[in-house]
Amino acid sequence: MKRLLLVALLLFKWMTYAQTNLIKNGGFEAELSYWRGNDIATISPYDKKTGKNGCTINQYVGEQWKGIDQIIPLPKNTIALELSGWVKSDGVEKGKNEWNTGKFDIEFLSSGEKGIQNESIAAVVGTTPWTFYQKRVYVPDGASKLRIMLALGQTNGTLFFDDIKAIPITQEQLNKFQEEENTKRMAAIEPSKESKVTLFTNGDFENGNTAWRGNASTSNTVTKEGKAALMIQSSTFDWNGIDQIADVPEKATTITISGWLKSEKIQQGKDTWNNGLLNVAFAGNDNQKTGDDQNISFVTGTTDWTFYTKTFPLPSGTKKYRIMVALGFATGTLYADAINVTFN
Ligand SMILES: [Ca+2]
Ligand SMILES: [Ca+2]
Repeated sequence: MKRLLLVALLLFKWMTYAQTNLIKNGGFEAELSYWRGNDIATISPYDKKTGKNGCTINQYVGEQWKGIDQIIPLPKNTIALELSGWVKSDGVEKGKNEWNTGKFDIEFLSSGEKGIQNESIAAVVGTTPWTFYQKRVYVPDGASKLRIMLALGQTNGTLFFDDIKAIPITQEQLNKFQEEENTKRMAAIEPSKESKVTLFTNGDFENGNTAWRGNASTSNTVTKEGKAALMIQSSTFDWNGIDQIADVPEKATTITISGWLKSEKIQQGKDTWNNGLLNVAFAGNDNQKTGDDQNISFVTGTTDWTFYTKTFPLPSGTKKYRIMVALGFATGTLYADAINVTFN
């Protein structure tokens, strides 16, 4: 439940940044205006998710490719898109090819409308109720247009679509999102009572998620030491991470953070920090940042267990530190184990 709430909050936060839907008539309230192939689909006032209308595509025999599409220019500085929509299906047959499904696809195009990259937002078979699909996709180099496709991919059945959206996201928005997320988490630290010092614990993940905040699980099969290691997996370019806040001992002048990281097929986002990462942040008694976040390591691709360590001078006024392990707007799997913090 907690986890669901966090996801909901993050989504809500996300949606407040960008509202512009690039797709024209994505809710089909203007029937099939702006969509190409409008002799293929029909408009129904009964099978809809919102408003007055929804879109229906069906065929009973023939297994033809049946679809409608729309090509839209991407606004400048769009680095990612949040694609979403409601899809329902009735008796969609699964053929022998991967594309023989009900489809909500996108294709990035060059300015001359040459195909650059395809992505599937939803692939549905059988009979399914109205379901909300959502995916964040990075804009590949050279793309200046986007094609939205809603189709029966050479298969029979009936598909229903409504509220199709493509929301552009800029690097600035992505950075701002992360910064606000950091600030919010820092602010959530409870003021520590003078006599009580919070120590960094469970860096070896032998006690599961104890002492860590956030959305992650542990692996009992892939470990560096002991019986468990942290495992963070993501198939979307979201922020997926955990963190832990502890007190800096009095008179400490430097902090050394070390740990073992392992990566599996981590695909970097647009920036170098859009990766598997081990970071530290510093704050004073008032929870205000006392210095820049520091990185112990970024990992990408597939790497075996590797030991990373770094020592940083503690910024003046630092009373607390926050250790973060995350897949920051990257996809793949990150493992971490035996994270340790020492002071001098
Ligand atoms: Ca509608
Ligand atoms: Ca362990």
